Amino acid sequence: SLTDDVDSGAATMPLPQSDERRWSDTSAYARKKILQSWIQLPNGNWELGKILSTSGEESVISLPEGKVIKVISETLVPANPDILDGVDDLMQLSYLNEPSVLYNLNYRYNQDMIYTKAGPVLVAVNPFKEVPLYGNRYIEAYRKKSNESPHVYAIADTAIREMIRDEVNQSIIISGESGAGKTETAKIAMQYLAALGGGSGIEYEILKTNPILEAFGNAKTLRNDNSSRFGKLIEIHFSESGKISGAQIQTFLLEKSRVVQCAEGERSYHIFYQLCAGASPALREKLNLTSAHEYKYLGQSNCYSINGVDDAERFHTVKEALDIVHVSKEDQESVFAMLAAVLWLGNVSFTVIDNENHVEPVADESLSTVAKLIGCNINELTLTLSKRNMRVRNDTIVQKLTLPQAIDARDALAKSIYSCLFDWLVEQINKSLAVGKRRTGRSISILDIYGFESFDKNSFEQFCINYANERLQQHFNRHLFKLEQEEYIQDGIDWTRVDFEDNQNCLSLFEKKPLGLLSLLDEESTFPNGTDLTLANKLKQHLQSNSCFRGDKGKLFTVVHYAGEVTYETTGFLEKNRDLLHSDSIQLLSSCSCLLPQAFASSMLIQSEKPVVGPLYKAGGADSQRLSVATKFKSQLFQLMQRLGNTTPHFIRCIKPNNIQSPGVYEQGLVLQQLRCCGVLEVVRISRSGFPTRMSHQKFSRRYGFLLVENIADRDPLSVSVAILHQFNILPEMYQVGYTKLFFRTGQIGVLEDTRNRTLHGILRVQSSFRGYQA
Ligand code: AOV
Ligand code: MG
Repeated sequence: SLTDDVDSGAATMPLPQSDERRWSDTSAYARKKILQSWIQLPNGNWELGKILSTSGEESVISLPEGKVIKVISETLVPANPDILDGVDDLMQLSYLNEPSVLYNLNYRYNQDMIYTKAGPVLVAVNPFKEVPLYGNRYIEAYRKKSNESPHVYAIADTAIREMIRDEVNQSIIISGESGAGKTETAKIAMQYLAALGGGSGIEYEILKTNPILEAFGNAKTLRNDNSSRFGKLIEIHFSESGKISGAQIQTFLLEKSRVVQCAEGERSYHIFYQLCAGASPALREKLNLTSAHEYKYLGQSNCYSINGVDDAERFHTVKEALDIVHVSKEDQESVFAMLAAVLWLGNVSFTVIDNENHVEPVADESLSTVAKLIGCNINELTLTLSKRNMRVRNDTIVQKLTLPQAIDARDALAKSIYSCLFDWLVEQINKSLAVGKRRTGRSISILDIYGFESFDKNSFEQFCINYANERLQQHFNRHLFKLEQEEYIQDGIDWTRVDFEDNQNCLSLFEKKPLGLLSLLDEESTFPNGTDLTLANKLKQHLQSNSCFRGDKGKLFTVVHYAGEVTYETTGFLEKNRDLLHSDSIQLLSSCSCLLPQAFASSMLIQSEKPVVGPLYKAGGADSQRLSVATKFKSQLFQLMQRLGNTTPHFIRCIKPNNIQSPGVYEQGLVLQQLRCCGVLEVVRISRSGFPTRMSHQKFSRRYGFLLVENIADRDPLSVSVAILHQFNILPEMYQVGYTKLFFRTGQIGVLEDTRNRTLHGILRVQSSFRGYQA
């Protein structure tokens, strides 16, 4: 078939072009030849129509339901010949336009073929149901290369092979919107690596980190019932013989605020509900545990369960997984005690104690349970939640807290306990996975971060998440651009270097010093009098000149991200960025008799390992000198990019086909928007301005040589190819002749293919009518 003959092209960088024209392949030449075309309906969806006739400016089209309509010829977007339906690689499409790409993915999706290549990138469309594509039989097929259809397994297989062949570390970089399937895809890739590199048993441990980290770091959001609220890079180490020798997990910025508040219809971290539902009677008694409904932190969002998920059962899975990564029963119990402490802390209430509105925690069951669980004296806890020691020059003064201040102190303590616990768990897992001490230096890293998010209300969390995605997008762009350029140069093609426009502008908006979003945020965070409103005003004052920024009313501002515009509200930005923990709380966390002092110390250590690049904090009465959250995150991202920069990347782009998390629903508009912004259509689009179709001289001459009128016997493939091009009057700007291959602009092969088909049909018709005549 044609599709076997065409080399899949590589990708390039986005080109600045006008939006209207960038897709429609409406050259008169292309229009004259096409038989079917895409028609855009008023609802924006595309439908396939047959071109009945074209006269002057207008064409008559018949639509599938039998309707016949007249359209302006210029608006026709050529559709591909039927033989290209559902091709494995979008690059094989003769006409690379948006409706054709959408149709091709949909065609495959309807048959549970959720994976498709777009040149070097794997596109995965979330099936929202179990699809029969995984497990040992499939793993075996990909290992033996007896199955070559696009798959995460194929990507993982390539990564292993290239790691061994080139002795270069590899990375599998998974991106896509929230709910698109990144975390599932990461697990599928890990499954394959574990199967191929398994043997030592460590692979089993690696797989078991998933249920643990998901329990503690994932939660139900409005976008995804199992949304990752942290970023994760897992580096899997291999021995010289290709066996897994160990692994290391690095996590990024856990969304702490979820512990103390989350939006209506969302949940806090899974582990809380799992614990409440699954703890044994003995554990319940020990932790004074009640039902999830009794805890204020869990009650505020009015959502306790997830469809189809049994929290009690999951709790047992998590405990088993903790056993496997060598967290002792004793430590597990301490972990659960800390979780219960967080829940009880949320139930601590306050009462006014004087006529200046100062408060003190009510000495009830909640308070005493917290004290018991974290192993401190009730008085200490009461003091921590009602007073604050402030250092003013060389004196310490004690400030009593008002209700909002006390609530802040309580919530800050809860958030710290949880995030220390999370860091501590990751550390324990890493200790367990580090058995293969002998580092060979060979590794495959899998990156699964939180996807781009845009809600009705977007806060500091979305700000950080989307910034991370912006960074990753640039990594993607730059890599693919380089690949494409190399291919042209290798084949001796004169390719005038295309200036490309990437998302640098948006990244600069974030990173520029001193006038960028992050710097200004940090600066405002150090001002004791800074408020969310002064921050918003400052941003508007300094950033209006960047075209990716727009100041809106009040505390609102908008950033034009590669994936779309997002309007942020600065409420809570300063506090979340400072992430202050008062000296009293620090004192408490480092001195109580539970695992917290140990966890707290190591979590502090993790923080101080980072280079000090941001301002140090002394504001707001906190004694701890720490980096701001945004600055820490930024430096983590830089390190991540550096690390990924030293690897051969493999990209997987996950696509969410609907917003209702349902199988079988493919919304064209939603898919299109993701394809556009996650760069898949860019990859394809840019190729249009280059020469996306490639075919070797041999293949080309074999396929079309018979169409030549002249005698071609004894002629070499290259000169046959050139003769074909001449005979069919293919315009010189439509192709380039390389050393080994021909490079064509979009649509050109379609034209030749039509001629070939017509000729073949003609031959057949002549033959059959001849037979008819005989009969
Ligand atoms: P995400 O990681 O991209 O979102 P997930 O990997 O959590 O998204 O996928 C969301 C849901 O889609 C899963 O819980 C599954 O129900 C379903 N799903 C995804 N991929 C598959 C697959 N290959 N087969 C079957 N079901 C699948 V976020 O972490 O929110 O950005 O932050
Ligand atoms: Mg995820």
